[in-house]
Amino acid sequence: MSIHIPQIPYHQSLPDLPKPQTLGEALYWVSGTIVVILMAANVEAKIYERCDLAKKLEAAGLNGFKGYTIGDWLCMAHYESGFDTSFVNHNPDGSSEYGIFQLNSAWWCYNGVTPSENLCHMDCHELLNRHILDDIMCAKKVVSSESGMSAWYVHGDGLDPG
Ligand SMILES: [Ca+2]
Repeated sequence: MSIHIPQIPYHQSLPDLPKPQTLGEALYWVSGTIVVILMAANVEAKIYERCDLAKKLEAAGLNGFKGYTIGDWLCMAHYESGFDTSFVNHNPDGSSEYGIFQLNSAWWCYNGVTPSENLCHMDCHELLNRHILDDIMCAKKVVSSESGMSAWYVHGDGLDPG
């Protein structure tokens, strides 16, 4: 007498994961994945403490660079981003500004959307993480232009008194 072993139908033996069946479901799945990636990228952002940032700027050789002190750089970065590397500002002209120094996508980096000179040869999204050496290198190019640090204030009302 043989023993009957119940066979599990093949389709039931697979893990019960939702699989995209239609284009709409596939797009939904992809968009969810992109959101997760963006959230992961955001985890790498950082709001710098004043002294922590000052040390980084000093180490990168900004003290005295083109005549500006670390205090000048701190003042500018605080005015632009509040020391938050994840900060993005969208301008009325369609360009956007990225990171702790709010570098503009029309000139300094490429964001995949705005036509850009991309003078720093970088992806704008690299300006949103906690690693600011590349941001500093790009900011050195900005401040080396004719207008110096005032390049950051031409669209604004001047320095934030706070
Ligand atoms: Ca960076």
